[in-house]
Amino acid sequence: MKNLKQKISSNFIIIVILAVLAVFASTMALLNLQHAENKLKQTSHKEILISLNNQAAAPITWEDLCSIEADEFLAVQKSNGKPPVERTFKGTALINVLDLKGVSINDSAQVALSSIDGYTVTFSADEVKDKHNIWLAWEMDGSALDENSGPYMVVVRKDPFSQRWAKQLCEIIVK
Ligand SMILES: Nc1nc2c(c(=O)[nH]1)N[C@H]1C(S)=C(S)[C@@H](COP(=O)(O)O)O[C@H]1N2
Ligand SMILES: [Mo]
Repeated sequence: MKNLKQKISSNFIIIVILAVLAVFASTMALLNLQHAENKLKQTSHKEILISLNNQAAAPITWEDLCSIEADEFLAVQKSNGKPPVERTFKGTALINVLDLKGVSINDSAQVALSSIDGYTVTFSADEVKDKHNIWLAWEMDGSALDENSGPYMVVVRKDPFSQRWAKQLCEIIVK
């Protein structure tokens, strides 16, 4: 009789633990989903978030980019499993956009660029300040970037393998 009681109470404890875990896991999943949705919203509104030393700064809006004098530039794109192709992009040097938003980059700063899929690339202050290297682009070969790489893509002209290009850029983190 005592044995049976013990068995029932230990089963009960296991069930409670499993229930708590299930609630925890589904809460985390929900939070994750919300985070992804927020990120997605940001891109459909064509805004790029900026965080400066862990504090949010005013995001870059499409209107901001329209107010900048855009340039065309050539860069060699290397997609996975394909030969390199020279492309014409429309955009501006990333530092021009940061200047416009009043974001100053310390010489010791690290700049992380984060994309919707979580892909993140980092650059030194020197790299970001090089107007011949790191660009923010919104058009390729005369048309708006498609959903696979746009609306905004960071093009790193001096990167021979396109590995540090950031497709679908959604956030700039300066530390
Ligand atoms: N957001 C995002 N950008 C990215 C990547 C990625 O997985 N996600 N891959 C990088 C790599 S490794 C390469 S080679 C180039 C080109 O990718 P593609 O082969 O998909 O054109 O994009 C770069 N930018
Ligand atoms: Mo790659």
